[in-house]
Amino acid sequence: MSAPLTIALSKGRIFKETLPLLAAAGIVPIDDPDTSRKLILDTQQADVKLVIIRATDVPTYVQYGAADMGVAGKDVLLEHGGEGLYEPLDLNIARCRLMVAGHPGQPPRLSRPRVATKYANTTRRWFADQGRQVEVIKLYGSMELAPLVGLADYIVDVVDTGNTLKANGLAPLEHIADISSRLVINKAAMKMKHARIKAIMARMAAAVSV
Ligand code: PRT
Ligand code: MG
Repeated sequence: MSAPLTIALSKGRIFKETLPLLAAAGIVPIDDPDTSRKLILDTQQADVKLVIIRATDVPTYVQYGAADMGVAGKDVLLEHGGEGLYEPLDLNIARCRLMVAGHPGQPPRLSRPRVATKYANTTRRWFADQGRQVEVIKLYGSMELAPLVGLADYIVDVVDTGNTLKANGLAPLEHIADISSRLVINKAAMKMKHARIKAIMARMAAAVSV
């Protein structure tokens, strides 16, 4: 048996959409994260484990080598900064757009609008690059609420159908980036476990739908 290989994934849409790609690489989990309370899932290959963590924690686990590889949204990777990681493969799953949103037709405020988001770094960079002064308010969820209760003028969030914005009387205003999930690899693991990781990458790449 070779050295163990650990893959970091989040529950929900990323797990579901990554499963067929992992299966193409011969990696099939034995437990189901929706019903199991285990945080480390065994797979049909004894030396391959899946760790199930929060989506925003995936780059951190991979950066520090706690996982050899992982799957993370580009939104999460932009916010993390990508230090210590290779990002060799766009899996073309969990697609959405990172947007500035707010009340449609609202007159722009003269000085320093407030922008609520969980993407504080990305948001600061987006407005700073355009020389626009904003106050960024860090939130951890339910961003759509912020403009409704006067906490912020705008939000920065990922949008898929736009139904959540619409249901809250908000509209997408500015497109920051197209988002999909990426395979990320720890830089040291890429050297130490190169042959295995490369084989998995190639089989996943062949299964990506374009
Ligand atoms: O849920 P948790 O707090 O644990 O973490 P998370 O929200 O970061 O994880 P998860 O699984 O919800 O999202 C993981 C990744 O999926 C994100 O990092 C994105 O890259 C990607 N993704 C794709 C999305 C969406 N589509 C999406 N629609 N992430 C979140 N959403 C949200 C959206 O913000 C809105 O609140 O889903 C809601 C419905 O969207 P609409 O536009 O279809 O109404
Ligand atoms: Mg979520």
